[in-house]
Amino acid sequence: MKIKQVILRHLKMDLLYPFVTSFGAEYDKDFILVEIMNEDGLVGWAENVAMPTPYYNEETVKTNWHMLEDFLIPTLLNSEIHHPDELAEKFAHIRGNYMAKACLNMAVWDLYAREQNASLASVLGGTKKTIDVGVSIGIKDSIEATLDVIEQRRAEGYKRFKLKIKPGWDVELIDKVRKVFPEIPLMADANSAYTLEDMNLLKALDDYNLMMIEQPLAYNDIIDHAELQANLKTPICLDESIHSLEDTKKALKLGSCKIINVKVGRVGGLTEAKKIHDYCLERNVPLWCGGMLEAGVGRAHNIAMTAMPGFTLPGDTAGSSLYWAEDIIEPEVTVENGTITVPTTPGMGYEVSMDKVKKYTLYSKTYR
Ligand code: OSB
Ligand code: MG
Repeated sequence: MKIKQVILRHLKMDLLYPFVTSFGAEYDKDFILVEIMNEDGLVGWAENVAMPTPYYNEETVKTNWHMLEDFLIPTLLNSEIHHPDELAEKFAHIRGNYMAKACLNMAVWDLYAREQNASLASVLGGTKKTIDVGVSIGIKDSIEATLDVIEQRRAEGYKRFKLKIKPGWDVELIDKVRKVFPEIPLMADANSAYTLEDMNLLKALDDYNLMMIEQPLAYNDIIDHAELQANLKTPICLDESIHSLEDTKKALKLGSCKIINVKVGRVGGLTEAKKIHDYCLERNVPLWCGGMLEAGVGRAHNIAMTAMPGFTLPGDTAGSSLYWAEDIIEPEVTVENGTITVPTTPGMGYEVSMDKVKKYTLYSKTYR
């Protein structure tokens, strides 16, 4: 294929409920939607997961637009591509900027699958017909409010409950949740809110049979995490620290974690995500698909990726209705008994609703 046109759209959609983490509160979703077109007029879609602020990682919507416009799109346009993996090679000389690279990689994968009239899941080597999903629950005003949300999500069938924690919202929260729900699959995500100084506090979490603690220490660390893991029974899962297969190998070798969270955006695309998947599957390292509060297009890519057999733990890809009054894809993502059915139609398997895309677009630009 040759990519003849790229359209970047800046969308803004209200979140139904604010999402609060140790690094801040999100009230809406500001993001770049990518549409690419090949020489035959066939299109591929992807969502860029950079946030407006550099608090989860260093990338932002603006830095991503800059990287896309000034470096990545010029490299992509008109170059001959036989397989999406070739794009990773073409971008290899550009340092970092994983989220910016990822959205073009994902759009090319979607288009590649459509060219073959095959589902993205099947082209990636996905074998599952349904995927198991959990839910990520932000920091609430009270523990009572958190218990209410867990009860609601449990009734909806979600298979794993992730609670955001931060200093002052940690051991007491987990203790009370465990008293009310002694058996639920429960985990905590700190988004880098602690340091090794908090060793005793983090060790106290060992008493609650958590599936894992996600990214307790610095976003760019694997050394201190290794020391912490040596002192914990609970597995550590790394999110922010993992950008590549190389990072995955090093973190596992050092003992910095026992579980990996893959976010397609954070690792530069589906090509690298698949490499991490293959490595973890071969070594029985538990793996799951993280989320970035994606709208429908990003959600569709996550579902296709999670269809690969190595995604052994429920991910964060919840149903559209937990985030949006209306999603930008049709049908919306629905969850039944804690599972999502993997679509079998060509590409990412959901239709982009152009009416809704137009409604939420602030600005767009076409590159050819
Ligand atoms: O750390 O996994 C995270 C959302 C934004 C940024 C980082 C994270 C998250 C979530 C939400 O936990 C996952 C989701 O529901 O999409
Ligand atoms: Mg996380």
